[in-house]
Amino acid sequence: MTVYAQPGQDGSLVTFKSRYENFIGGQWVPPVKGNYFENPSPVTGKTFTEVPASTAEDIELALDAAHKAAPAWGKTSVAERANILNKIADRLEENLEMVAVAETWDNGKAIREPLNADLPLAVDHFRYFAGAIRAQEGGLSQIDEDTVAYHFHEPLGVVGQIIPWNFPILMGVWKIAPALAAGNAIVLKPAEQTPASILVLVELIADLLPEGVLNVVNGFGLEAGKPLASNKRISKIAFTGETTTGRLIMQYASQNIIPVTLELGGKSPNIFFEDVLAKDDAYADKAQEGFTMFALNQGEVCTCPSRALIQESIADPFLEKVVARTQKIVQGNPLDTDTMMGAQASNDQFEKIMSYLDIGRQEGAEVLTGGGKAELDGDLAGGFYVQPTIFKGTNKMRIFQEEIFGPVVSVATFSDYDDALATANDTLYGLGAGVWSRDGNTAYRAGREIQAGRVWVNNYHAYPAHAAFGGYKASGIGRENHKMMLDHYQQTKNLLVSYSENAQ
Ligand code: TXE
Repeated sequence: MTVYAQPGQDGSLVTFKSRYENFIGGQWVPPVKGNYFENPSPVTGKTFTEVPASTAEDIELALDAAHKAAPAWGKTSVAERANILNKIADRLEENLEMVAVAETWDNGKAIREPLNADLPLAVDHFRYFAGAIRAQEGGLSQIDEDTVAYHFHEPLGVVGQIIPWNFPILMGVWKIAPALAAGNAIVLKPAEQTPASILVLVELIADLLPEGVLNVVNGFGLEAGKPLASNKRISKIAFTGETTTGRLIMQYASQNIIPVTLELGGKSPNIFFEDVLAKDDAYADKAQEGFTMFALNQGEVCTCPSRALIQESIADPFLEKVVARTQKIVQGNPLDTDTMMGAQASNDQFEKIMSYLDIGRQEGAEVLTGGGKAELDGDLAGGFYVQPTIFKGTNKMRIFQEEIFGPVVSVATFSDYDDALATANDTLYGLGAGVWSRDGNTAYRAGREIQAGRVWVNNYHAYPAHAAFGGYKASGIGRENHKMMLDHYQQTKNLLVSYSENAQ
């Protein structure tokens, strides 16, 4: 067990500045209008830094810097770009514990997650795209004996990126690594709830990148996000956040006819067929663990398995086991490596989850465990902690249809395969899903028939860089991860060349 010291206390690995500026053109630049907002840590509820409340003027400065840097950056050799990405990965890996403390303090998550998942995945992401860009090849079509069509990959130029607060660093890196690999310059706006840890990362890697290639402007959605997403000087906008905001982002982009990638909400079904309990073995144990993953990252995951569908014949024994397992989830100081669930990322999110706990009860759902605020002692008392909660109800209830984005799972039962699939697909969303069965044919068929971009079969919540991730239906457009992601950050140049001196 390790308990990391809180930032601001003796022995802390990270020292936050009391005030941050925007990172523009390789410099720390105060906001043009001079306004800042306070950023509290969800661990204690107390403010630990302030960051710029940027406006359109700051976005323009960042776009100036990005446009200045983009032509040269786009012309660097892929080997050079790959080397820089690998150096960033090494730097992050060498400072992983420090950045993990920063991420936990800014977001509230239990530190074992950034230590073991978020940050190792971020490191690997840079390395993966360093390799992917070097392995990428163009194309050549032989039109006739003397005519050739060459296909080149070219960067888009300057891209805008808007990220959420649930995985501030990993969601940032999912966007930054492929965009840089493909030769683009970036203006990135972090979420207002978690503006600081990404700046700690930027401080760490700033000297590795040419000035202006990566620019970070903090601020709120309408004041800073909209001027970025609707700007004529970006060639693409990438967004992760709420589905309603995603609709706005598409509208802005449509005015400028630029491509959009959207990673939006989810209400992912996690289906347990009756054979999971056929034996009391390691597989049954793994499946139960798969159920409890609704509490991972405090449920603030777009692919949170927030609807568990359990075959009727095993519902009682399965629920008995997973309720007991859920009650063993250790909540406490997020900086303690034994803690399994930390704080929700903001007071707003905490209040939203609380309101859904009320809605679930009012709808007549049964609370099998949890159902309220988690009361913690000492300076954690002011933080935003929720008990992991299991509701039992039916798929038409709001708690089955609306994204709660907290440690809350809504359980329904099903009679047979068709019932399971109909219930699983009865949702607006289509981001993630889980299927648990010892029978390969059932698992494969269900995996293919669920309308979701990522279906985990006999596992859940794994995010390797080389597996495509993204949504069907209202969960988004485009993919993240995997080398196909490069297509979202490049355009194709076709050069149609005649090598003949004869008349056409
Ligand atoms: O999202 P928003 P919020 C879901 C989750 C959560 C809910 C609300 O259910 O409870 O959304 O979260 C920026 N133009 N997800 O309010 O508003 C904003 O500043 C340009 C799921 O935080 O979508 C932030 O940087 N930008 C999700 C980012 O968009 C705008 C992760 C996300 O904020 C903008 C987060 C505008 N008009 C929330 N308005 C997932 N899929 O993982 C806001 N922003």
